[in-house]
Amino acid sequence: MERTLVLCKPDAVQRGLIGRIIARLEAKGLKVVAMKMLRVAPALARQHYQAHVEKPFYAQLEAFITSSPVVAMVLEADGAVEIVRRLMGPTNSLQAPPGTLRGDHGISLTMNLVHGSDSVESAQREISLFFAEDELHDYTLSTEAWV
Ligand code: IDP
Ligand code: MG
Repeated sequence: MERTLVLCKPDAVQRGLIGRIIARLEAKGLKVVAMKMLRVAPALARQHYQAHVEKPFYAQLEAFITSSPVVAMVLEADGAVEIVRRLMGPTNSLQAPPGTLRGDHGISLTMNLVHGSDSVESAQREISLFFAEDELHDYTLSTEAWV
């Protein structure tokens, strides 16, 4: 089953939007298989955002993602990566359509509330940065046959 990494970013924690984000993802039918709150250290930020380290906005991005705790989770579903990307909306919250998490709750490019892995390969890499193998839970939901 496909898995993806989701982060409720520091702005979501500070603004009290963790519950709404999780509720939306859960209601869609994604299964939570891991979850924790942590403060992202600069070294983890550089690993997680390795594709962006050389970009001009990286310093701003690192300052933001390390500024306050995040809530990290691993979600599971057939097509989990794409499902989460569609629910999040495009990177720039200002351009994200209504009905998406970013479109409904944000107006900022950097502070866009939520991270979701952009491919199955990225998801595997990112999940292993945030979670140990024994923090990922294999279990069955009684509702699975109905989703
Ligand atoms: P994504 O989160 O939609 O996958 P990425 O392009 O992977 O977007 O960028 C990672 C994060 O870096 C974004 O979510 C946003 O917080 C921040 N970011 C992206 N582009 C810019 C920019 O041009 N200026 C400032 N921050 C940016
Ligand atoms: Mg990305």
